[in-house]
Amino acid sequence: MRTTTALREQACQVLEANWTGRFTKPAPRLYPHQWSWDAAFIALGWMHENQERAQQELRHLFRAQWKNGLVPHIVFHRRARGYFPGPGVWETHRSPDAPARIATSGIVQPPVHATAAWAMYRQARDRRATRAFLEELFPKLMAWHDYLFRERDYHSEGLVYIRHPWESGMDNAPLWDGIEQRMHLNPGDRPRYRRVDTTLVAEADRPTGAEYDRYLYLVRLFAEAGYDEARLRESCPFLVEDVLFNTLICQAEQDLAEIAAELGDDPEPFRQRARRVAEAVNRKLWDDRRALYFDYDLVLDRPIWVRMAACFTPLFAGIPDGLQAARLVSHLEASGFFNWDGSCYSVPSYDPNGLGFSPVQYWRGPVWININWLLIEGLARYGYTEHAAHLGRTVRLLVERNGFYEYYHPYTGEGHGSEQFSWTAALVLDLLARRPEWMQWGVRSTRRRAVA
Ligand code: 2M8
Repeated sequence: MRTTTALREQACQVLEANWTGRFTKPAPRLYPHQWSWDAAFIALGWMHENQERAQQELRHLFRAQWKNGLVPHIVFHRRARGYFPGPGVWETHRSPDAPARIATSGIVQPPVHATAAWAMYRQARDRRATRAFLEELFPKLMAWHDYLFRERDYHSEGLVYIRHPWESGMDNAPLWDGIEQRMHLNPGDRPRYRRVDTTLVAEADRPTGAEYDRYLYLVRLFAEAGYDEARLRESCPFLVEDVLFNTLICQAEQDLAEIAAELGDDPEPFRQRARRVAEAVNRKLWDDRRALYFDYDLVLDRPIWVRMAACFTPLFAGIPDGLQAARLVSHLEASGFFNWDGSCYSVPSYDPNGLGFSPVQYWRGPVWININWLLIEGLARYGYTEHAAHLGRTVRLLVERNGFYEYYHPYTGEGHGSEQFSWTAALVLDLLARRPEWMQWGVRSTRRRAVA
C-alpha cells in the first residue's frame, strides 16, 4: 500500500500533466478541451494544492458563458486538435447568445460550479484574496442558475430539464435507451462523421455508433433551431428531468445562498429556490413503492424506471427526509450497488443486475469516482459514516491498485477509458485532504443501520 503522501503526489502529477497553462484537460488525449462539470471537480482538487489554479479553472470556463447565462459543456482550446465533434459541428454562431470569439458547444452539463466555488472559499488559506474571486464569480453563477430556471423549467414546477444525453454527464447511461430507440433515423437523417474517441481508447469502452448517430442528430437539430430554447422545447425528442442534474442544482442553490450571505447579499431567494427544487424532486421523482428517485421523460410524460447509482444522489443535496434516506440506504445495500464484502467494488454506475449492464462500457456499469464522491458526501450528511468510509476506502483501493483512470471495472477493479484522468485525481486529493479518516484502513466508526 502506498503512503498518503505518495498517493497525493501522484494525484498532483496527473493534474500538473493535464494543465494547459489556462485550464486543466480532463484527460491527456481523449479530452483535449475544457469540460464544464470536469472543471468544477478539478477545481475541488486544485483548491488544496494551488488556489490560483483552482480559480483559473472556473474563470476560464465562465469567460465562455453565453449572453443568456448558459455555461457551455465544452470550451474549445484553440491549439488542441483531435476531438470530435468540434466547433464546426456545433455552429454556435447561429445563436445570438453565443460568444463571438470563443468556440464552445451549445449544450450544458450538471451545475456543480457554485458548490466548487463555495468549497474553494471555505478551504482558502487567504480568504481575502479569494473573496475578490467570489465577488467576481457571484453574478455569473446567478446568471447561470437563472438561465436554467428561466429556460429549462418546462412546467414552471422547480425542475430543470436536459435535452441531450451529454447534458447529463452520463452519456450512454441505459436511462436514455428508450428515448433513443424512439428516435427513428431515416438514411438522410444519419449524420456523416468520423469519430476520434475509438481510435484513442478501446472501442468496447465507448458508446456505440447508433448512440453517436443520435447524439449528432440532436446537435444538428439544435444548430438548425439557432439554439432557440422556445423552439427546442417543442421539437426536441429528448427532454428529461434528471435526478442527478436537479440534485446538483439544488445543492448549488444552497451554496449560492452561502456565497450571497458571505458577500452581504440576501441569501433567501436562493434558499427558496433550493427548497422548491427539493420539494419538486420529492413530489415528482421520488417513487415511494420502490424507495428510489427516478428520472422523468417529459415527452412521454412518465418516469424512466432505470436504476442508476445517480438515483441515490439526492442524499448529496439533503433532499430526502430521514426515513427516505434510510430506505435509500437499505435499497443501496440490497440491490448489489453497495457491497460490504468486497465481492464488487462499490458503486457501479448502473444496476449490476440490470438489463444491458456492462462492467466496462462507460456509463453502463463501471465505477466512476465522481459518483462515489457525491455518495460519500451524501451518506455522511445523513450520518452513515461507516458507509461513507467504505466508499472512501474503495476509491483509494481502486486508484492505488490501478492508477487514476476514467472509470473502473466493478469486479476486477481494472481501469478503463482514459488513464491520467483529471477528476479522479482531483477528487482523490479532495478526499485525502478533507476526509483522511475514510481513506485509511483499521478506522472504526459507528455504523448507523439502515432501516427498511
Ligand atoms: C464524457 O463526455 C464527452 C462528451 O461530452 C465524450 O464522451 O466525448 C462524459 O463522461 C462527461 O461526463 C465528461 O464530462 C466528459 C469529459 O470528461 O467525457
